[in-house]
Amino acid sequence: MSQKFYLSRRAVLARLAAGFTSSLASPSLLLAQETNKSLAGWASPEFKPEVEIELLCQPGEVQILDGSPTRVWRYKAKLIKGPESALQSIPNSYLGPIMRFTKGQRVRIHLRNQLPEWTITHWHGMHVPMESDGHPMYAVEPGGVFVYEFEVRNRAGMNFFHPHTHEATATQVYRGLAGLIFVNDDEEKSLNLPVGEYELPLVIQDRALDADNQLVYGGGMHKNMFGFYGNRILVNGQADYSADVGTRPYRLRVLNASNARIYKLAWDDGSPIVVIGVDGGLLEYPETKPYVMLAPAERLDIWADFSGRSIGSQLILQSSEFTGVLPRMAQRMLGAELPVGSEFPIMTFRIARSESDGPALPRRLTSIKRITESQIANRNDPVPIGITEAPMSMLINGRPYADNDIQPRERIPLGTTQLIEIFHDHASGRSGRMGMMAGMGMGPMMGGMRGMGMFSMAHPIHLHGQQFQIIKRTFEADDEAAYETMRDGFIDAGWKDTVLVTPGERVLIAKPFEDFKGRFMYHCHNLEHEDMGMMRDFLVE
Ligand SMILES: [Cu+2]
Repeated sequence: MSQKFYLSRRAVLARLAAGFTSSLASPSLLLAQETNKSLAGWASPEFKPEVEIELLCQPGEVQILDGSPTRVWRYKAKLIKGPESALQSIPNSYLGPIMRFTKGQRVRIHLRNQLPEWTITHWHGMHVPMESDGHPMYAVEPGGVFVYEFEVRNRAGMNFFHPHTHEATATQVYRGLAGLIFVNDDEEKSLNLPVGEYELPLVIQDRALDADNQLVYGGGMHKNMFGFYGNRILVNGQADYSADVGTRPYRLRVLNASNARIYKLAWDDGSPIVVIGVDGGLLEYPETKPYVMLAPAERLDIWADFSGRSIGSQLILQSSEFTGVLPRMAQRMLGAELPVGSEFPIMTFRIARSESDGPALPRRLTSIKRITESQIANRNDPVPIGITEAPMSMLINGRPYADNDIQPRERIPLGTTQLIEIFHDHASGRSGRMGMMAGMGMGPMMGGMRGMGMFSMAHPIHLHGQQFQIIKRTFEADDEAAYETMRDGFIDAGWKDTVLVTPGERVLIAKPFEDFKGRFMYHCHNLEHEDMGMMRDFLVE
């Protein structure tokens, strides 16, 4: 399916604008050319940005392993306006710059596509207007420009940006296109949490590199059914990652930016993990866990206190053993290198020096108003997100992604809070053997097959726009023993934008749809699934 399928009038105009302006050298000239504020992709003369950034998507090379440099695609940024602290690059990494915004700031970003294919960037976790959300209908051609404008409405938290190009999100992210966005606010500042060198961003990804150090992707439909899995773990774009730390508390800001891999984070010495925040920022109270599950696109804010450890010792952040996120037969198909759910190190902390001036862990971090039943518009009739798995197709409510294919249950009145139920929809598989069996009235048998763990798998479901609260997670019937290897690792408090739904689970969430009308996507953040069509639009109206 070609990108042109998604051309809306607005996008055509946005691209005409891009084609026209991309020959201009200076962004200020670009601004001077703008006349129509209502068009997405144009800078609006009334919008007065406090931070203005030029963000380039371009091919490049980085040294990941000894020997040949690795060819990647990467974001590079230039600050046009705003404080120097708004942009910070990660040295020796293909990852994009870290953007640091303050709540309430007005931000304009000029995305310049210097790739050989179409692209568009999404600000994952940020609550922005549709025209600035990076919907695939706004993808720009090579040489094109797209201008985003938004006010930072999020509370303090760590979000990230990555391509959201129709059917090319997985490959573009895999080649290296991703970066972090920090939002800070006064409430967070008043807590005196570790900052500067004591606050470590950690972006976890898996990759496969060939003998010449070049990225390898794919391996056929069978592999992509379950997502792409690499055999090497990178942190911040680097192999065998380590950090020298002092004997005091640190704040680890962790993002799983892998295409498909799910991690079970734990300390190798069995110490509990102390979590102070998730996708949408700080939790009300710290949570102490034996381990934490981290699915693609999820974030964790971890309090890591190295006080009392001896100089010269080390602590490894690892992924521990678990089962139950993939069908049993899948593991054989995926091969033996770094199997999903096996134990492996992610990175090493070396205790390098004595430091005793660290802050104490606050007992209470923030206050979070729980969404109550009376605030929910549809409390007895949740909006369904049915995960539809069938051989060679990954769908939602039995439908693949299609432009302007809004179904009645996907129309959401602006200003409401909706109850949404995410579940494994075993009846809607429409293609292949499973679908045929459903058509022949053999649904119960399919249920049985799934019950044996033959087909069902875990999906990290992400909803664009405002973040949500998890109301209830129930495990119905599947592989109980497998579930036990994960069950203590879910954090359902706080504000979330991505939730892992494992086989046999049903998750109820409450999500506000405020401020902006338009189309906002919801999809699986296993990027191969997203590109296969496990994505839909809500129309907020
Ligand atoms: Cu999925």
